[in-house]
Amino acid sequence: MVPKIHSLGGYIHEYQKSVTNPEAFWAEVAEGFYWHKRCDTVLEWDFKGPSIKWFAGGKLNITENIFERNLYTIGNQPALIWEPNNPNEKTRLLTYFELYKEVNKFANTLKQLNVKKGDRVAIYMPMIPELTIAMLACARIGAVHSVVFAGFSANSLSDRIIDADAKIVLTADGGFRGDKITPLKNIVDEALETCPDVEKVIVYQRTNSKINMVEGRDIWWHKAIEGMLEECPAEEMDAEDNLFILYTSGSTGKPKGIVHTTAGYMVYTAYTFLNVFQYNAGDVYFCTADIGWVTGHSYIVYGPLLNGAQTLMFEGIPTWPDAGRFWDVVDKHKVNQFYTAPTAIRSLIALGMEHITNKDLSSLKVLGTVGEPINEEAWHWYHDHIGRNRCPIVDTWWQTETGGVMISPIPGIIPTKPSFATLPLPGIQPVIVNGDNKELTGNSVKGNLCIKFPWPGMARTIWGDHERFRKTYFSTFKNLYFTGDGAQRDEDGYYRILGRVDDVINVSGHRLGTAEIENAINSHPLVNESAVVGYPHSIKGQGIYAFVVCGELSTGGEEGIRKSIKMAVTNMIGPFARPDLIQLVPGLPKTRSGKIMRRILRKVAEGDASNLGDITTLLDEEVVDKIIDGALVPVKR
Ligand code: 7RM
Repeated sequence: MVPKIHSLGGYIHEYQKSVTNPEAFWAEVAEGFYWHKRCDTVLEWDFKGPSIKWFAGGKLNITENIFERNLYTIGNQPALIWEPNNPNEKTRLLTYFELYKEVNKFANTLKQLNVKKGDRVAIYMPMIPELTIAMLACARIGAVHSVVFAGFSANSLSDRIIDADAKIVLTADGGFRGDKITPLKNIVDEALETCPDVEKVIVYQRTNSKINMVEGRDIWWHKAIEGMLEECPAEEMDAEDNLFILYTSGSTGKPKGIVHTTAGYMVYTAYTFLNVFQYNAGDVYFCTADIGWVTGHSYIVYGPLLNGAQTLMFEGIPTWPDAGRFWDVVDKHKVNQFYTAPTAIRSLIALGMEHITNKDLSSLKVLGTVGEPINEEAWHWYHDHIGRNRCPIVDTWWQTETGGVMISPIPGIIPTKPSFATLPLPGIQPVIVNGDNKELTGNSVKGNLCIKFPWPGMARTIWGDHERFRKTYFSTFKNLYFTGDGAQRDEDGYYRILGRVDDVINVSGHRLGTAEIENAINSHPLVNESAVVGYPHSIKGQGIYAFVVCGELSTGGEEGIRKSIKMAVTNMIGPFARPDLIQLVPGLPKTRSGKIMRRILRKVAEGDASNLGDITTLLDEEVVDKIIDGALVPVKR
């Protein structure tokens, strides 16, 4: 199995080993898995190309490491515990053996539809067991899954289907979310108007919504799996064969298809899951993320299942039927490890203690957070009122690109400090670099967070655009992977993540590019140009502040145009990308060469324009005064 850290001494020992001899360290971790053939080399790397190969020459299938490797011992134990949106509906429970059979049945279904190794399968599904089944079925036959979060619009879905060149889409008639239904199939229909290469759509019946089935293209899931065998031989994969693509936002308008490969991702998610959550056999683990984001991929599906864990999948939202829903789920299923985002914690703080005081919560052992910096107040509330002062909090820093957790306390072993992700996991070598490409050594430093040595879970490329991969992550700082985050290392050597230093913002734990939102706003016929920045938001972490230059106003006036801009963003990206504040401005602050000076807008949005820095290159200073005069937040001059 996977080696587990049991003490502070053990952590120090493992960390040292992982730095002095990374290959020996990871070879030992990889020993615990089931390989058709062991690797020829543990690591081949070059950050210039870049080219990263872990366990090259190794042959395996990740689903055999979930199922066959464990079926003898835990076949009859729960693998997936599914809690529906509506608490009155029945929980579903799939043992490892049952999940295995479902995966095989669906793998055979995909095969029958002519899906082959290497083909991309787009998955646009709600949080139901069939989503996990679909992903694992792809992995079983070597198809590359590309899950698209079910909150994305038809337009975003279509972009992702086209970019990945998927010929098949898996979806459901609809998805329950609180008291609403997301019309997933209708959205797929709209998306496919611009995806002529999609041949088949498989539709799971979840909401019984009235939908339109396109003859020859659309197939009901339950019909498609009829008569399929419960056994499907696993495709033998190379260690570096692609496992999945997952799109994430960057600083340009076009989302990046982050590519993860088989063996490295498997070893890394399994190792980090076991250690970061200190999972013990029989524990129930609950991660509240959506599988449409990387947290769900690595820490609802792959990491837990590779460890034979019981992973709880929740279909609903934290605030329905009331704000006690998470805690009811924790009590109902006696959850031991609970993993969520700071934004969820802050929204629940705001909804009051009455949803917490009457809950038991005594099953909890470890609490986790991910996705954005956690402020001290939220950290203490989580620690005191959910953990009841008994549970360590793991503040886990990582990214879609890193595949798994990079910096995090090991609970019960590494002493925590509010708002600090603390120390790197074994195998991770973070460095802090200043603007002049100089590594800042020693403690008490602040700068750009980079990683100087490869780890198995790291992304290998951007789908179809390796040059963009190189430029984005490996060209800013020489011979280093650049995370895009700023960080501080304190006097104890602990890391605190300070947030993005690029044009990426983090809204309710959702990662968004400001350029993406600007493109959506600019698609509005009355908008001439726009600039979007993040601003501090008490619940979302960052809110979206849009400065918009319009031609003339339509009949609806300012309010009307604000509404229709929000609509445009919902249609182009999804409701989660809607601006919180839209200020109509006469112009944007630009340099003489025509570049928008976002720095100034960021300061206005942050409410402090007392020190705008160097504005000598500014074309028109008056426009800044006008923007401050009309600002939608109080601004200090
Ligand atoms: C897992 C995930 C990545 C970005 C990352 C950071 C921010 C994530 C933390 C955090 C402070 C944390 N993947 N981030 N975790 N910031 N503390 N513990 O979120 O690709 O969607 O986002 O999220 O800025 O670069 S992601």
